[in-house]
Amino acid sequence: MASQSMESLILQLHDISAVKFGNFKLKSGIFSPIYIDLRLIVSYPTLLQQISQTLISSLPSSAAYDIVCGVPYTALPIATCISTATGIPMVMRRKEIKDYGTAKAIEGAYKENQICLIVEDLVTSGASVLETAAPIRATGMKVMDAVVLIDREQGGRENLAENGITLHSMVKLTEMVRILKKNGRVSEEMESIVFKFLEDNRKVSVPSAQVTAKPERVVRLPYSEKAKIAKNPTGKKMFEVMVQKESNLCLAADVATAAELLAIADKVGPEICLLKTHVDILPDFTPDFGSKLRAIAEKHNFLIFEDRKFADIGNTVTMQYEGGIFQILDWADIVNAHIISGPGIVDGLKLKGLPRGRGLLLLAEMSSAGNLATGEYTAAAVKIAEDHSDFVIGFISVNPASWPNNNGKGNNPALIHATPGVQMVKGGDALGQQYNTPNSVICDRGSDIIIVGRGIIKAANPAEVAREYRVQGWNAYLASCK
Ligand code: 5BU
Repeated sequence: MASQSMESLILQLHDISAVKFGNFKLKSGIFSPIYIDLRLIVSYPTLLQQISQTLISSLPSSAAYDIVCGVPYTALPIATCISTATGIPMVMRRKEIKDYGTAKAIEGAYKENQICLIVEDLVTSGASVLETAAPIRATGMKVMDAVVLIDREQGGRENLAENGITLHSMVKLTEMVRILKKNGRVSEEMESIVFKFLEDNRKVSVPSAQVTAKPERVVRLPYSEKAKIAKNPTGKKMFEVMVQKESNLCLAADVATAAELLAIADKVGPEICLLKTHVDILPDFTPDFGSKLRAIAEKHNFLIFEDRKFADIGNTVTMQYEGGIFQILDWADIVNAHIISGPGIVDGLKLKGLPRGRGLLLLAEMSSAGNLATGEYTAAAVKIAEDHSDFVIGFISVNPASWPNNNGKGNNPALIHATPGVQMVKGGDALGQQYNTPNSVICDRGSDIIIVGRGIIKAANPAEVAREYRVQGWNAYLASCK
């Protein structure tokens, strides 16, 4: 039951229109019957103070902390109030850092192993709390708890728990709507519309396809051993680079222009073992793109993978691989192919690629909902890979741990598994993409390489977030070797 003081806070939030009902278009494009804008509370100092006090008193005594940090920007003033009221110091996270490596992501005085409490206004999937937890943890501080004003109950609690953070909330959104209804602020009809909306969106945030039983943990051969048994020079080099850089992170550089791609490759380069391109989306592509990207790849020691997804007959793909405007063969260490057209596609690509020492990944599985690369199709990809083990270096796969062993052929350790559909929190996008976490991809699903696109390129500081993905991917790998 909500206490009277909390009930009064909720009514005040409604009074100042920080919570509104109607029909609102959200950033994601969907329409919502409820809109919450807690930025407004900075203009009501008494309310801000009361909220901060209630937040702190909603924490159980088990949640110990030495420092507080608000998720920028809305929770910054709340964290400041908590700090001044309790005398517990605060640190600040910078959202925009211009020069990677020089500017500090966390401002303030702190020591290694201090415990930092994260303060947030509203939690949906938990992604913004994780974005703040990452640079805090990178300083050596610990993050165990987060406290939030409103929990939208859309998977945030579970996602944070998976990342070792316990979420405490002042109020859950459904509870808040009930209080507003009880006090005559919302009609019964609007209450049910909001509940239905929340229920529908709960389903969107964690696709049912991802709520499968956990497969058994896979014990793997170390990358250094795989490098020794890989037959193809690019496959071997891939594993060697991973060991040298302690990275199993591939950046999917799906940015708007070639200029942006080269810039992000240079910034994120130190963190990645592989950079994946879709060269046909670049409006400013010029013939020197390949040599420029290769120079950056050499500087930072990563390989280049053009996600071309060849799918035609052997003869046609030889021309697509080598010719046209893009001349992929000249600059991409790795390309990939569907096997829908049969093994002739591999023969065709091999004709051009093998003399240059290039490697091929076969699409054995895909990350998008409802895709048809399953069962016998996946098994056919495994068979083709075995028959062309000089050129095929591995697979695009999603859950290789679940493949039938097939006398060892199902999980030939010399072959690489690279998995797209990776973000810090489970979920999906509006067009069928499905995301799993780095830990689940490497540890539970038995993959070798995590492929991350929007999780990095849409972040305020891609290099910093890439570092966090690299660390998570690498730690998951180390854990899976044990
Ligand atoms: P995202 O922003 O992390 O969702 O990007 C994923 C990238 O991986 C993107 O470039 C896709 O084209 C690519 N991808 C994928 O998402 N799923 C697949 O099954 C294959 C490629 Br194959």
